[in-house]
Amino acid sequence: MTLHLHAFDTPNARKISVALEEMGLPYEVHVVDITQGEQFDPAFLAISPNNKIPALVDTDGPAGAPISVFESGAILLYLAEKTGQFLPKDPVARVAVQRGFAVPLRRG
Ligand SMILES: N[C@@H](CCC(=O)N[C@@H](CS)C(=O)NCC(=O)O)C(=O)O
Repeated sequence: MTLHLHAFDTPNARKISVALEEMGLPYEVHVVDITQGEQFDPAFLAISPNNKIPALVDTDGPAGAPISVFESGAILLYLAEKTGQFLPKDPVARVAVQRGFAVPLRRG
């Protein structure tokens, strides 16, 4: 397994699991219980320095080197570029998708 999703049950984290499922990518979930302060664990901070989930580690990143990605929009963009899915080549359509990637979600 090369993709490791560090997440808790929140809308921003769900965005990433939905994308991974829609892209047909296998991944492993690592629960970071933000109600128990696990986002401040030094091992997690090395992945996500802003102490927020979701974060993604791809052990097969660019040029085969591991990479950590945090911020849900950046993760969606990374996965779209990695797979070539959901990111149109047409610049106008591409902007519309990128704008969608940047929309933050909050618990209602
Ligand atoms: N802009 C960030 C927001 C992520 C975010 O707010 N994560 C919250 C849970 S949804 C979190 O980890 N909070 C823990 C903390 O701030 O200590 C994104 O889209 O990934």
